[in-house]
Amino acid sequence: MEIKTRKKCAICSSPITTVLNLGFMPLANHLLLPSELALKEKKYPLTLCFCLRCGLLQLGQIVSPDVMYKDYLYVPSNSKTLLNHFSELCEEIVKFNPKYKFVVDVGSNDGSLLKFFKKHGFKVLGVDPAQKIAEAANISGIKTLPFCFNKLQAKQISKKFGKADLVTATNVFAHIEDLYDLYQGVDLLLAPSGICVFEVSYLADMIQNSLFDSIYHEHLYYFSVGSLLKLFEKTNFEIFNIEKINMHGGSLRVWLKKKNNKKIKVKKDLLKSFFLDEERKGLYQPSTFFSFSKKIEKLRKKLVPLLLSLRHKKKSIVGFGAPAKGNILLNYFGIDKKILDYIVDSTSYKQFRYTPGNHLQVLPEETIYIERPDYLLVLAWNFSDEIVKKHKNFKGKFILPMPKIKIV
Ligand code: JHZ
Repeated sequence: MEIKTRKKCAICSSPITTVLNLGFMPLANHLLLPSELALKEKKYPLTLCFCLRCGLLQLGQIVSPDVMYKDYLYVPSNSKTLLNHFSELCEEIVKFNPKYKFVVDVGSNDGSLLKFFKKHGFKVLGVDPAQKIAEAANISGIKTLPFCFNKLQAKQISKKFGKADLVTATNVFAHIEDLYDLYQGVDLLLAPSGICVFEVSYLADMIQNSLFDSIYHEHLYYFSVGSLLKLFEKTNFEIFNIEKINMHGGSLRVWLKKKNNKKIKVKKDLLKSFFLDEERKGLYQPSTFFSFSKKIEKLRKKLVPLLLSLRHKKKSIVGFGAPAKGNILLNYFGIDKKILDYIVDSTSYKQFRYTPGNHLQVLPEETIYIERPDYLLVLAWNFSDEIVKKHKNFKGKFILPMPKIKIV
């Protein structure tokens, strides 16, 4: 089955309430080949549901991972910011325990994070269902298994490769449907003293800054610390530390240990302060998410007229970056070929394909120096500092749509 409807909460099985409906959307990372343009494009419903009991915000629909990840085109290695971030994450973990030797990275993509651990002398293993990308990682020397991570795979990995000291996962734990199977798998794979460090987008930032473009079919869950604490109650893990990080418009770095490992101290006061702050921000109230849709409308009413008025003045506008989030912004706001001429992106897998829904062509980044558009709408706005710095010789202007509309 390509898509199924979620009927109950993924953490506590309680009934869930729809709080936001983005209509039918194409898969945000499915850039089309020229040969696919004439075919009828698949679109799937995209709704957000809230659980009153445990506060988990979750998608109302689940598209099969086979459909989403087999021909996956996203790689993190095109961003210096992200690579620096991975280097810093690796250093922080090595500092926490210099004795760790074997790391498994779930959703390892092209091995960008594992390369840093390898430099530190770790035995490294990646797991990622994106077959072409896993193959490229293997060729580059990062052993990668081309699977979705689950309990069964974890059992086989630990049998074949031994117990891991460390499991890492950056921007992937919100993509896995069965959360209990996932953490049972991590439990099986980790040595008793081992830890798991994962990063996920943070719900508080998404709400505060109206970052609705991170809502797409890959992201099944939008975690608050409160919902994570509920989730881990029913697992063998507990959170011992949490950091707020800037990545992707605001994320959490969560550190887990096994409950019976008493050697690592839990930062209880810190967890409590996150919880109280989230309560103050209304993250456990459905009304917060009902008013979220008004904030999205406000943004549309500012951004679309701005772009249209530039077009009326005969200015050319090009999209910068073809991230998944950009495709949600363009489709939901109806920004199409009448507004943008094309898109540029440095990812070779994405170039000469077409964006889902509005079919804008994706061209290499250098095109902006040949065609010289007047404006660049930065769809990869989470890397705007890097992009503006890299293209300081570009003569046009940059429009940053998020977290606040800005022209630089
Ligand atoms: P970027 C991905 O989302 C997918 P996306 C995933 N589902 C997830 O959870 C989030 O990350 C967190 C391009 N670019 O990272 C490269 C340039 O062309 O914001 C990328 O295509 N030139 C796993 O897709 C895109 O922008 C540049 O100089 O929303 C950025 O995509 C830079 C810096 C980037 O993720």
